[in-house]
Amino acid sequence: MRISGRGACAPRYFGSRTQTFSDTKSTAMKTCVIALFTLITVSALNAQSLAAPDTLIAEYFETDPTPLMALIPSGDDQIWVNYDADGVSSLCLEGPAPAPSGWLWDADLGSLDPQQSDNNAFTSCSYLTDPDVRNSNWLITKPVSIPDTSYHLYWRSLSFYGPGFLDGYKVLVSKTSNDPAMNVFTDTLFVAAEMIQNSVPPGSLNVEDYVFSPGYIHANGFTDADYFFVDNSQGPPFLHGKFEPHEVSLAAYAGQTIYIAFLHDSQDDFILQIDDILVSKSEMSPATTLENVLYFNVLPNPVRDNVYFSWKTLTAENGQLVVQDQAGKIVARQSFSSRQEGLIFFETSQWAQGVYICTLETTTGRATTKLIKF
Ligand SMILES: [Ca+2]
Ligand SMILES: [Ca+2]
Ligand SMILES: [Ca+2]
Repeated sequence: MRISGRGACAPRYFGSRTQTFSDTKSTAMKTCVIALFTLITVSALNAQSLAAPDTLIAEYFETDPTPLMALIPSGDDQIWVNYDADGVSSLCLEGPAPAPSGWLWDADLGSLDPQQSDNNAFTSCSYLTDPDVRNSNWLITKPVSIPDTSYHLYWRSLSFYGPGFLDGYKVLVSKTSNDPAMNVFTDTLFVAAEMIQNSVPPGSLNVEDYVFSPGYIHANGFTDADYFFVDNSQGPPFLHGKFEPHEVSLAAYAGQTIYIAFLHDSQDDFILQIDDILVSKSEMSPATTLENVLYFNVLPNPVRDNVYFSWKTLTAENGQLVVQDQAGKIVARQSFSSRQEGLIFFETSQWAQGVYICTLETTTGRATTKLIKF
């Protein structure tokens, strides 16, 4: 359950990185950190059966996981690791507490006022005291054994700033040790681009005015308005990132035990957040699937706090995803345009327990599936 009364906590301050000519750090944005709790690593929804569990890792960062994480990887830790390999102090945090230079727990910063957010996420800063140092913050899962080819990794991420000072990161896999110093994270599942050259003059909102490292640019190159907004609250406008879902198949690791790392390796940018890390079975849905829809998945299912929907159609389609309770009342809806593959995330913690009907509607096809909320 969520803790309320965030306003009662001691405030922390994020210094904001403004995109002005002088690149001065201006207005402080207040956010607040609640006290700490335990790592939520839900596993084994059906551990008592002989079948492999559908969900192997589910980390929503709703309580502070850092007390239960190792700070230095030993090579074969059975717990998560929060490893600050660069060790350089960061400038994103101001205030009474020393600024952690590794990953830290904070409110969802993907809104104008994070104090209004009821979500929390794992947070990392690449705006370091030495701009010549590349940040190297590793978030590494506990070892996870992948039973078969139907398992996928899901997560969400945001870069606070865009397109200027866009934060990038990598999702990597090791099949042996969890110690990055052993050069074992050799498989790359996903690369998010970072800004490597500012616009001239700085502060442009046009993605084409920047140079980025190779990789995916947040919000599909800032074309998908679901995952950013124009923020005028801190002086010059910038494109403020909101959490965007991502998915990759883990089929290549069927039958193997792996460590998955989220490496925040941006240089001289600002804040990256990661949330809702899920390793779960994602089979072709036995849903009612018609015409153009190739698959329509919901997971985890049953669901408690958060759910991902993923689908694929034969051709790019406009459409919407609608979730209704058994009385027909719509509890969630999101539309999309010109997509052949989609991934949508909903927070479900406020939904009543029960069965929900989820419908993917496109101009040429429609699919439905059931979701159980517990
Ligand atoms: Ca969260
Ligand atoms: Ca660091
Ligand atoms: Ca950079």
